[in-house]
Amino acid sequence: MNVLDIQAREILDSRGFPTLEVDLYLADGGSGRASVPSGKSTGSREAVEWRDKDSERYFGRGIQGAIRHIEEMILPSVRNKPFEDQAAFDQHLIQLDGSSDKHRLGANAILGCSIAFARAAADAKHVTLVESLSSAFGAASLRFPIPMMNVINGGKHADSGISTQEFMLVPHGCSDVSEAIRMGAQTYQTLRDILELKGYRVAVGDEGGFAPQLRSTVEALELLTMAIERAGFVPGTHVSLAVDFAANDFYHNGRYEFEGNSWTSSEMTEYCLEIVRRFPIVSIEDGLAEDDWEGWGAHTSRLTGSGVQCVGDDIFVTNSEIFRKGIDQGIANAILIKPNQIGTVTETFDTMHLAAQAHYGTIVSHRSGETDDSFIADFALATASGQMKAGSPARGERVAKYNQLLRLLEKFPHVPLASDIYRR
Ligand code: 2PG
Ligand code: MG
Repeated sequence: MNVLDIQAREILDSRGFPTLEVDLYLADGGSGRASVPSGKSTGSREAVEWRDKDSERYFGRGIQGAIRHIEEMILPSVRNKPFEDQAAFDQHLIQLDGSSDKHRLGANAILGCSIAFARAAADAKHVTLVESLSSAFGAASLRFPIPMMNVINGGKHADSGISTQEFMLVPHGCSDVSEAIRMGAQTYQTLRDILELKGYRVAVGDEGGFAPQLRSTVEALELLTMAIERAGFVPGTHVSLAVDFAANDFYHNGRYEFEGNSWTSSEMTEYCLEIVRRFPIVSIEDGLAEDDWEGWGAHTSRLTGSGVQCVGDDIFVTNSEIFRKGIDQGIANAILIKPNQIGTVTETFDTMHLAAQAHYGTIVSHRSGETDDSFIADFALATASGQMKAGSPARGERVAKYNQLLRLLEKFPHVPLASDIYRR
């Protein structure tokens, strides 16, 4: 496949900050567009996105430099050069950048080109993106991911005053992904009614979940369990709960400063176990901070021992080298997969292959800053990932991903919904 042209532009993401959109054209007629997401509660070892740091534009968050890197460095180096496949194209970008964290060209510049190439390659081959990605990944079969819908936002994603960043509905007691989406959306609407009845505001946070001023994480979990029941589902059987603590954000000087408490790792772990006992929680993400590797070992064995999925996000940052160390040290039993944490489609595949070998669960994930690009939906299906988190079942940039799963179900009606809920 020969690249004919690449056009890059600055667009807005769901938070009103600039992000990159890329159009890539192949000489034999295929073309593809991609836009790049961006996080707010980021791991310190994520691939580095290019930001201009020009305070005159978008408070320094402009990405004109990333566009320049594409026009002046990436395009001249790939134009009219044949690339056999995605791996060859991505390898070229990695080498051209030459740094270990992609700070030279910018991980946003690189990922935008990588995803646009994936779409253009599928187009050129006249196959769907799912078929093209799954053959590049080498998936034995396809599976629809169980949705994880973030319906109460806290932490850095909202001013709700709760330390926990994300409270997610996990609709899993059903046979297909459209039923799962319906169960999640109905529970979300029921939660809105409950919040209104109790006099809470129903304004939403960055990922479209409600951001009420609640007293605590426990109160949020009580309201969510009530919402599942009132929506007509059985908590833990039809719809369960998942939590992302994003603990980096409240870890200071070796203590977890959580909702008025100042805890050690083992006290934080005890708290996780307590809420797992009290509520239908099937998954806990980033219950400890990325630097607390010692704590993570015990945290993992205690949580997995009580049947809960223990997910590493900021600690692994989708980086296969870091993840390999984590596997060796028995840290977590599932990994969050965010293509922009590592910067290319191929490296994201590598991390997922490692997860499969080590029997870790995978959750393909959006970022808090998103666009209407629904790439992760196709990606999750193509890689047979067990779960996908894409925010609440409301707000255009979030439902773009769930709606794409519904379209894909029409194309792949016999593909089953994954059943990797660890606990049950
Ligand atoms: C997370 C993500 C996505 P952010 O912590 O898992 O929900 O948040 O994109 O802000 O890092
Ligand atoms: Mg997270």
